[in-house]
Amino acid sequence: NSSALLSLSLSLSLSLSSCFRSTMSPGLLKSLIILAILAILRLSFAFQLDDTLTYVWPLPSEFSSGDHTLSVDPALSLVVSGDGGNSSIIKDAFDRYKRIIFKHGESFSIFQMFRYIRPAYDISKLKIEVHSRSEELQLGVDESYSLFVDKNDGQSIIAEATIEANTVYGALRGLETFSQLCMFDYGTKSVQIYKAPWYIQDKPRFSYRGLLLDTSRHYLPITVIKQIIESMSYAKLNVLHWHIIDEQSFPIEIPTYPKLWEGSYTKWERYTVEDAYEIVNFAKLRGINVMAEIDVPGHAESWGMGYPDLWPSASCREPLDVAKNFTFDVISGILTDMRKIFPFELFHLGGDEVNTDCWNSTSHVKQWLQDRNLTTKDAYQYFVLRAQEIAISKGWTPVNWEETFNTFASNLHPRTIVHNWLGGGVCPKVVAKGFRCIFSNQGFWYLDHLDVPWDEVYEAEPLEGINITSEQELVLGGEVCMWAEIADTSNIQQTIWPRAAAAAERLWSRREAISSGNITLTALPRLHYFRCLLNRRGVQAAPVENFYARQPPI
Ligand code: CP6
Repeated sequence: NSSALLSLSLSLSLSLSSCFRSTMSPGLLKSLIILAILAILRLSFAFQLDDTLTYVWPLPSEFSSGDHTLSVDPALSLVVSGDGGNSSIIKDAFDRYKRIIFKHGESFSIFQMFRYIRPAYDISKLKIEVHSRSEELQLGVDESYSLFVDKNDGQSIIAEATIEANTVYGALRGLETFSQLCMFDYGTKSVQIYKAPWYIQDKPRFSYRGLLLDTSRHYLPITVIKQIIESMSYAKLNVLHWHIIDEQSFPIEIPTYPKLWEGSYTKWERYTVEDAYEIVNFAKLRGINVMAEIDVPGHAESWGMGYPDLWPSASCREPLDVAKNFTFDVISGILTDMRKIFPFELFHLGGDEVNTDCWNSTSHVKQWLQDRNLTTKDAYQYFVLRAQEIAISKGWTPVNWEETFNTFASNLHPRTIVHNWLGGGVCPKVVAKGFRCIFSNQGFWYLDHLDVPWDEVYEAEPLEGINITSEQELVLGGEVCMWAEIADTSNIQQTIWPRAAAAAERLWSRREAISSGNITLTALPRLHYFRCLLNRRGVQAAPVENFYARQPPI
């Protein structure tokens, strides 16, 4: 292709030179030819991707590709069909992706001359067919899609791009994949799809693919949360686990208990109810559920800034007072208010790192324990189970950190989803007891552990040690956790990315497809490319690793 262009441009230069022979100085002529050759060289060196790899991240579950190149029309139009095709979610997403794909716009290039001697563009329409009208977004929503670029009608190849999905959310995943196939070519200054025809049939391996954001240790502005949600959609992550509140600050408005957000750092570092709605809606338009968390009874000191009665005493501020009904009234009030904001069926009730020592040294709590003949461990269980009942009564499925399972598994509500975080690998035990599990092993998937390299994130396997199919099905997926003690607006994106992407492929792609072979050859160049893609889209993703240490510059 490029040699054809080379000869074309040489003959062009030659014919130019014969036209202008009489009037042009030989120096100008020479520089014209050199310029043309330089432009050609730039064209042939612009594309240095490994042809044997597929630069879609995460890797689709089934795909095939060919060997021809198609150009994509900057005036690409959307053609929808099916019961769900008219959804504004599709139209909004198409507009977003069009801006991403054609970010560079149409700038002048000498290659635009070639427009006149070849068909303008190969792909001018993107057809999206969505079968279902329902826009219900819950755990297990159908995110499958197929994406065909080129259609073989038996005789000839027809340039065409089609996405077909059962739900709008499947179509969103298909749009993301389509946008990753579209590559800006700096030589021709146009958008190309290489290795067509593409036949992609894709679906996620796990239904729960999460990222935890902690807005208690450092406040995150709404604009930043939205940027993070947007970046999640690029890696096909689908749950934002919003760890809103912790011991350090209570940044959200709770209308039923309006003094709770007095526990925020400042009155500017707060989320109103409207802010929270906005975040949930922004996420929904990208096929992402928001799972809110209130972490009780530990990690809740900030609750007492507005309502000191929630503290057992001034010197015992954590865990929350188990002996007062007021504590559970407040939990109930928070959950009533939050039920209106967060439609996702999962709600996280925390339950981790509960040190009950000071319950025993607070006289009224000690009395309460004695009256009921309870140990502090019993009281911890009592607290967690009572919070679970409140959540369940409001129609939620409770999620709890694994200590609840480790301490009193047999008494947890059977619908409980256990959230792993400790290093011991609790999910095999959780599913053996019939509970569902989310994998977040801190040794691999805690993003605040800056020393964990991308390949250890990539190779962490949620089904490790689980061999029975019925038990494997109880692992809903996993989540990378961005605890924010040492992260805020200034560094959060580069702490999340690119390692969150390594987990995202683990959670989306087929296990066999990403577990065999040498990941330095099969995954690393692709992750490097995806990291650059994030950068081009405005996400401050960090370098994957010291890339040049492995592969010197060409
Ligand atoms: N905050 C809350 C945290 C952590 C947890 N819960 C945490 C613990 C250990 C590490 C990182 C984070 N900061 N509420 C544990 C689930 Cl290493």
